[in-house]
Amino acid sequence: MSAEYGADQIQILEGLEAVRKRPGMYIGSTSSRGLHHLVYEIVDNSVDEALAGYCTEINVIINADNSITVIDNGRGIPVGIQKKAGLPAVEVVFTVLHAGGKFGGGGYKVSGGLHGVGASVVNALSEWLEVNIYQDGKEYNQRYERGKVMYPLRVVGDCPADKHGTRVTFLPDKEIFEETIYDFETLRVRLQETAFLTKALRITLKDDREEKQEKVFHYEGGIKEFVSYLNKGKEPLYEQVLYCEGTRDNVYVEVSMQHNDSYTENIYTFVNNINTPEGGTHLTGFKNALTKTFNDYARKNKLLKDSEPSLSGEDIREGLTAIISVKIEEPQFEGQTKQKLGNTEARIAVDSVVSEQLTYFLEQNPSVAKAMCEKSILAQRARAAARKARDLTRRKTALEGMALPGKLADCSNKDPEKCEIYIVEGDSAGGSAKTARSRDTQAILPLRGKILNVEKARLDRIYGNAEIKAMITAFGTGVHDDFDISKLRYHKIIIMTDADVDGAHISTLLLTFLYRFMPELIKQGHVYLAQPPLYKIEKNKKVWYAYSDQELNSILTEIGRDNNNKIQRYKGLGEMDAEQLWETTMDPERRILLRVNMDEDVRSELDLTFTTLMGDQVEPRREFIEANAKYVQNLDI
Ligand code: TTJ
Repeated sequence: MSAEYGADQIQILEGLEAVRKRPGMYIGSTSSRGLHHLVYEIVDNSVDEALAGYCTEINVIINADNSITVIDNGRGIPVGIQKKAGLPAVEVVFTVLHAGGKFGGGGYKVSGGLHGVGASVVNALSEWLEVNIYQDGKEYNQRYERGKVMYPLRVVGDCPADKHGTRVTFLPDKEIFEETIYDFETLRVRLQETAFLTKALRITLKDDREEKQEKVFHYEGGIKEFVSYLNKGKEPLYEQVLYCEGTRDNVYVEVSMQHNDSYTENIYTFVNNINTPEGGTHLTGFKNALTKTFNDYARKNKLLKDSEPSLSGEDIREGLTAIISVKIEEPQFEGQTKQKLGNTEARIAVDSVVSEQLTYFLEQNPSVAKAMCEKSILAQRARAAARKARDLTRRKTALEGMALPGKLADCSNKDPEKCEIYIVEGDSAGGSAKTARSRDTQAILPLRGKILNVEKARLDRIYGNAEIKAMITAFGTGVHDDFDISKLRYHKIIIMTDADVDGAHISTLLLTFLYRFMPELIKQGHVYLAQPPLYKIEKNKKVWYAYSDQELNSILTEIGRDNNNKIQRYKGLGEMDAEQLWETTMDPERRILLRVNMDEDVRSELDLTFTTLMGDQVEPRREFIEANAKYVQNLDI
């Protein structure tokens, strides 16, 4: 290091030391998530260079030792002395906290934005980091270890005069991170998303470890291709993907959209390439423009008669996949998690660009406009029917007191805290359960046939479904806006299905319904899974029950494996008689219940992160809920 070890250098070292002491403050966590965050921090700098118009290619390599290399063909980090620090600018970038994005000024920046903390944080948390810069026919290099400069920036050789760019390689510090192995898929999702959002930027991700692989992401169409990608595997309602683009008041706006034949709305919003899962002004501007423009068009062209009511925003957005991406110089983030855009000018800009270009598009493409309109009118009718069905269940519970479903065998106790309801698959198991139960506190609701997948059905069908109606009435809470947990009639809702694949599937469908329509029940811990045994073992008039193959083995080991065991495998609840069902699965003294719970993290992932780039969305989401149903604790025994 240099001889003059001045106050500035001491400050720099203290700064990076602070990062090493409290890494969580800078990168959120030191888990796998934080580990991957390091890569985004570095890559974002190259993306900024691309947004500025000077970089067309970014290569990311996971090296054999789990170090990461990022290479871009931008202008290269400046190597000249920065006056204020008296050091080469590149050294400032890697050693001074919050120096990222300070150069050049202006422009839309990804780095140093919402999540961006700068390259110096990555440097501080790396065992070592090396930077190489190609500029004006020379290759420069500097190395750092745990944030400390190993030698001054130096020229290591010549390079072709027209070569320019930056290369950074770093090895995350094992003293800091609990996990230091990179996951290809995690990086893939993020980098692919970045490529979609940055038209014409080519991003390569290469894995140089044991299982070598390489992916290239390059989308000339940008977010237009993003929408096509998201609608893959679904049936688009029309061929075209709408695309609007424009700048207003220094806000650059891009929107792309296409309807598919499903009933769910999938709108993803971004500010400076950063996902804003809570939306904000850009989303509001889009919704306003879409609703108004579309209704205006439909009225003017008599797709909607004067006597008919206007289409609501929700009706128009049914089955819509859309990307809203704005670039703005000084984004303001609001809300509890600072993930919601607050700038008013973004609302005005998106509204204006979309209104203008959508009006033009609809006029140019009357057949598309017609298809959209027909779908919206169907959505409107379905919504009206659903409202009616819902009002009906609500009125029934309110006016007729207890218009409980006929299939329900209710308990006699009226104290909800003491009461439980078993949701049982199939009539025969329902019958056994009714005989077996303790009438005072245990109610039985048998469900027949297939349970509706609420992710795949329209609201009117959901509310019209007999099994769903029965559950809503039995629980007493109402749904959605009407939901009132104080009206819950049973504090334990116990799902009891066969211990096989079909049973697991039915449990999942039931959990999906509860999660989507009465999430509070899960959040507040009222939902449980019963655990019926898989085997009954009898020997010398003594009986054991095993709830897993493992348990069966250990019982057999204990009592001896001989021909005198009569082992019975239960294929379903129906094979147990009432007494067996009681002893093994329903008796509060002996049963095992699993409580279904979802922690904050999992919930927000379900709602937000899990949504893009995961391929077809229903299946993985279902698996996800299923996996998390296993996030459960043994409660009562
Ligand atoms: C800034 O403005 C003057 C010209 O160079 C601009 C710049 O710094 N460009 C730039 C930085 N391109 N690439 C980077 C970069 C690349 C990596 C991999 C890591 C970091 C910290 C910066």
